[in-house]
Amino acid sequence: MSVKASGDRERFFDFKDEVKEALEEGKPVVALESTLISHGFPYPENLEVAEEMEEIIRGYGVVPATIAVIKGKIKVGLTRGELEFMATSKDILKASRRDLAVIAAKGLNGATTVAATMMVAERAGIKVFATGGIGGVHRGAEKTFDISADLQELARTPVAVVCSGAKAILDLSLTLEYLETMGVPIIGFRTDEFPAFYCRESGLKVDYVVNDEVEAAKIIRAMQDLELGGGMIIANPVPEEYALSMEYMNEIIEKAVRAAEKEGVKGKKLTPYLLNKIKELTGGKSLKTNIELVKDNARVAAKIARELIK
Ligand code: PSU
Ligand code: MN
Repeated sequence: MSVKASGDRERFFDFKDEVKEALEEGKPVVALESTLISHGFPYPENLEVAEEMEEIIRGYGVVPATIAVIKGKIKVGLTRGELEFMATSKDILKASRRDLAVIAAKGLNGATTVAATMMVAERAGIKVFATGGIGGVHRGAEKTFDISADLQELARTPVAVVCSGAKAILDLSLTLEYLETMGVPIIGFRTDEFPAFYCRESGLKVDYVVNDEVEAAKIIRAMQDLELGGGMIIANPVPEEYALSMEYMNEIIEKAVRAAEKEGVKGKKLTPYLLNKIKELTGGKSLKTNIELVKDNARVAAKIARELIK
């Protein structure tokens, strides 16, 4: 295996042949997370989306590597059967940085969050990762301290995360402040506004704008060459025709946040709870938007990955 290793890390890793070969031959690879499959979308849309993202990436001559932990093995690249397992099995834990060792040691199954996927991608030598939205600072975090481990990971792990910003279930303004403190650049992909997942706008600005994958790849290369250590966000808004309005979503999100408070939902359960509540409250309307934005992020990530190896 060409992957750099220290200690006995490799005993936990299991690379799909296609991914291993691509990495050895210096071909472009894009990482994908699995929390989105196991906890983000309902079945069967989750499986369809997972497969479509992989197909889109392949369409650009890039190899997709969906990351997950299955029976304690950290998988870099999943087979069709493994994707199906992640989409249907009921005992899949949500795996962020702090869960990885426990899940690996106990031989359990884990769907990797943005944080855990970044960690695994970096160790595998994958520079670009596509997802829907990152975790962030939750509303009311001044009391609950609920800040996603994704933000710390972005500060320390050199992987570029292509996403549609973050959902307004979070305090987006505090999330951006936190990322500034942690030294994480936020690059708008053809936008000067930080996208709010379902909505193209949030009222908040990004730090810098790039107009194409060539400019994005240049910045990623510069961050690597400077050995700055941390990651970056490439914020790609949902395609216009699928975007929902901020007014509509704000109302829905307020309701979801209040329901969570009333039921006392906390910790790692909070994000999935809010996501599910939103789906209920929008009567599935948000689902279409969600599907289209992740597909577009797969497109943009593939183009950047391909540019990066030139
Ligand atoms: N935001 C979404 N959909 C998701 C997630 C976030 O709109 O599926 C998932 C991602 O995997 C993210 C994780 O890394 O939730 C963040 O969870 P927490 O807030 O518990 O760190
Ligand atoms: Mn949290």
